[in-house]
Amino acid sequence: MKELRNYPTDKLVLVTCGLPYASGEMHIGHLRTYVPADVFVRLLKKMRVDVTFVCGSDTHGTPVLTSAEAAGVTPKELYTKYHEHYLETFPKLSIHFDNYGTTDDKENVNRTLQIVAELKKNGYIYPKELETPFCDKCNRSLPDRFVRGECPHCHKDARGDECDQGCGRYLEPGDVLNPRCAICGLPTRQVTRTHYYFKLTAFEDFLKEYLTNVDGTKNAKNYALGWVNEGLRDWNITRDLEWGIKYPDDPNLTLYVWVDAPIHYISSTEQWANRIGKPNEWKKVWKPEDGRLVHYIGQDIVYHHCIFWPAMLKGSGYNLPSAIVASGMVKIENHNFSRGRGYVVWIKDDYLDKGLDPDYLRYYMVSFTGHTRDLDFSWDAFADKVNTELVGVFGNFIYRALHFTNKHFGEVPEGTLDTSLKAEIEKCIETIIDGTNEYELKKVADEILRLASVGNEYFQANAPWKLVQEDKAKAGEILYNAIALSKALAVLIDSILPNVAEAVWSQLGYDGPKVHESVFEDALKVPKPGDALGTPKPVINKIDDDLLADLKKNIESRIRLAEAKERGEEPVAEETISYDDFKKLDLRAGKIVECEKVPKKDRLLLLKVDLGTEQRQIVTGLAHLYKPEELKGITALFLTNLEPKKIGGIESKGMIIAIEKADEEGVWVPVKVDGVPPGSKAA
Ligand code: B3M
Ligand code: ZN
Repeated sequence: MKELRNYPTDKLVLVTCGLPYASGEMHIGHLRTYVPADVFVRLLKKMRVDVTFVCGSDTHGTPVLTSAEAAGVTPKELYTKYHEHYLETFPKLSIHFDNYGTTDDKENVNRTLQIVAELKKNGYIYPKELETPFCDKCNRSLPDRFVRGECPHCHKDARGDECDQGCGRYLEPGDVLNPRCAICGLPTRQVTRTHYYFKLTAFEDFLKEYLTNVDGTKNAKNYALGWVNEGLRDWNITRDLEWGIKYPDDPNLTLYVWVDAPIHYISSTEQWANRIGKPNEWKKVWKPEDGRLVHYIGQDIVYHHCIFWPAMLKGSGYNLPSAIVASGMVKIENHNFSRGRGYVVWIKDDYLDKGLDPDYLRYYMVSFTGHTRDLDFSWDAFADKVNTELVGVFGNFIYRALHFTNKHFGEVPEGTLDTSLKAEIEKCIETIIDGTNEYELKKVADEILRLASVGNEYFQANAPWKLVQEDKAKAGEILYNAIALSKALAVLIDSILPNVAEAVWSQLGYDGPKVHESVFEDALKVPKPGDALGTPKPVINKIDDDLLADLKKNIESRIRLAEAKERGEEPVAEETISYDDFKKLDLRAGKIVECEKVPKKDRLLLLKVDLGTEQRQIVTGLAHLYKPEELKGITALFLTNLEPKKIGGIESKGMIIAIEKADEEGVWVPVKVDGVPPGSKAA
């Protein structure tokens, strides 16, 4: 098998992800980095590489402080809430870190103070007077996000530490022109005080060489090299702010958030090492010169990771990142991602709470476009990819192979692996290794889908449904190969779609979760004739039109609301209906006498409802919230004269009335009217 270029099996490899600010919920922009990083880690494991994967919540700096002030809570209260949100949400997306701490943890404070002391000892930190903006009305000094003004490079409106609406450049305190207070909007006054600087200019030659050789994506190193070639300035590392890690030589200052945030990559590794009972293990990657250290980041934080961070590490005697992998940004429906304008997809509310399988989103995030390009997300494109590629190609092959074999043989039939199929599996593994070496996971995903297509063509060309009548042994031979290919596909797709792989694995008759321990060689280990198979059922379900419409409506109304708000309009009240219209609604108490899941539909339940005079069949989309036994037996309110409609292919005559719980968006509770005889009419 082909080798991985930079990741030998005898070295510990550390993979990190940019730390989310613990100041808001997880959104799709985050996944642009976390999903590929998680897939990369799983791919390395499939190639027997020893990998540790760490991340953590970024808790300091003005992003957390401004949000805490807006919410009227302390920064610690705010970050604790969102830290818990991240801890809970990552595993739901099958993103599993070996350690996930916070930048406020004592290990991080200690490691930061140690590094700052070392930099100072080595002569890289010096004091200098600096003029920074102060707001008399708010009576505070205005670092970073507390100030806005004009970008000195592109003249767009920018915030204190970053030209967020223009050229994207990192800005030093005092850089923005015509500064104004971001809270009250008033112009500011300049105040002078002593700050501390890191001698970044001393690292110019080092950085030129380092960036020329570092591995990763071109967007990271080329941008950074360009900036170094333009000439660097020394970096102000202190802020006149209370929230953060106190600067040891002046307790009225705190360290700039970008000092202690990347240091959490180290302290998170230390936390992991302590937890596994090998307290020195972290040094394996952070101390020797040839450790393997890979940072997955968003393209907007290349400057910090390719310039500040390697210089800090070099200046304090730590190992340097061996690869920096930067992902392109996310667009929503072809608009720039923007929470304020409604161009956002929230992972919990808009995705997980809708009962959607996280695997589908993982697939979209790695396969929609190349890693360094901007990824456009739209629900239409999402549904299309799920329905045509995952269901139509991958799921279709697996289901046909397993269903047909089960029906005609009930076990793994006699057979041997066809040499051309074996070659296809080998080719697929080689291409996956290439994609991993290039940090290009679209190549990996596309190649696995190609192998599934090969499976469909093989099935189609050999027509086992005909053969089984004419020559059962020959049909068995074909199906043996289809089972062998399904097994290979489960191993190969596991890094991207772990839930799907698990389902395939158990339908193949193995212990489902064990697929995550498989390595790529296992894709070529053929199944044993006579072995038992599990029960076949589709492993991926279509996004149906109703669900798609619901998902689209959700985002459209959010965008419209944001637009109205921007125009200064009050949100429009719902249209009213006349009393006569209301009277047309036939609302009645109905007792749910039977309730079962609709096969192959994640969200649908089929109800039999006793309405006093008759029993009706009604389909409802509550299966992601309730088990059939939770609804069976209750009496609830139904709209009984709704025109009949086919839902999931089944005729539904009426609708259950459910209320959306205000505090938990996405949870619908049936309106219970227990104790009332079925058929009672509401008015
Ligand atoms: N907390 C998030 C960002 O700017 C920031 C990353 C820190 S990584 C050390 O995207
Ligand atoms: Zn600019």
